[in-house]
Amino acid sequence: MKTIFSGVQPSGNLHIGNYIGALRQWVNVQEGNDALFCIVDLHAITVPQDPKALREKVLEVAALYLACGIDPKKAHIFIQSENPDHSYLAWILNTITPFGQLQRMTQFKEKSQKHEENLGLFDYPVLMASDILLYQTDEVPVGEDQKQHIELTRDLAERFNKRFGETFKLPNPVIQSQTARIMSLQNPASKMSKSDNNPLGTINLLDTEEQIREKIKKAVTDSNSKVSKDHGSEAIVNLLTIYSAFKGISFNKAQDEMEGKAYSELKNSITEVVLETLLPIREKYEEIRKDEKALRDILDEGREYAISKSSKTLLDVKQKVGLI
Ligand code: AQP
Repeated sequence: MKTIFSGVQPSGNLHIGNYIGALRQWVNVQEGNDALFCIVDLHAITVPQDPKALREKVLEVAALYLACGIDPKKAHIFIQSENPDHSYLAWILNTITPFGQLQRMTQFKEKSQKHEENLGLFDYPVLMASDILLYQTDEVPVGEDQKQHIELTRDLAERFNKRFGETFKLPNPVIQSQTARIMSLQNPASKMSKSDNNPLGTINLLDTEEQIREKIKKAVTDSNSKVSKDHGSEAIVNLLTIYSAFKGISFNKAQDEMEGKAYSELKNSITEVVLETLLPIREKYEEIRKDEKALRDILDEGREYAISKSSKTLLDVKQKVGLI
């Protein structure tokens, strides 16, 4: 049995990039594994959040995990800030993290251009390493943008093990190569992101049917009018990727199916497959979100389970470092 750990920040509206890159993969691996899925609110506050909205978003994300198919009988869902071991281990890992390595992190470079720089944003990957290492994680299912952070996690684990003796398991990223990075519908050069200023660029999991139709209709294409393997612009590749992901077929198969079809036809087909998946998720979400007590019970169970695992690792770490 493998230990699987992953998380999403409650930093905005979850979108189909989060779904394809992360959540959908989680549903597939929860069976037969020891799976922990976290709502990483401590990560979310590395950029300014409205406190009231953040609290609501945490519950929204938890309910979305369930609506997307995470089964609390198979997996454990918990809120990062409810397990203090995460920030404790992060502090210890900080003391073995080279400054220069954090300076090279692409996400920090990108986010510090969009938001005011702060130490939390700089230190984000160390907290992420702590999230993963606390559970002796084997696999981390994520989108491609997180690969660099998992490489850092492995480096820190190795460095700690070397200095203090075998303590952490080295985790592996699990990235679905063909759908690893869903791009913005308005700017296919940048990844679909919760913090995109243009609402037309992202399809959110809780968008209405009307919004989804409009966003796909207005998605940018290129100066051609038909799908052709001879001219694969970023925009069309992205649309075909979304189509293939929702249809559950390979990119090549999607390309064969759409070859020679007008862009409008491609968009109609995407709309169909996206709605087929997202509308039932939205319906389930509304049902789940109504019962806050049941949701809270799931999160309480998740927290207790998470702490029962992480406390063992942290105790070992404290002893090795000389804090006990
Ligand atoms: N566009 C994407 N394509 C594929 N996977 C993606 N992920 C995010 N965007 C895409 C994956 O979703 C998981 C959760 O991401 P996160 O909440 O940790 O934050 P992020 O990667 O920073 O996502 P956003 O949407 O861009 O959020 P903001 O705008 O708040 O920074 C991860 O596994 C990620 O790979």
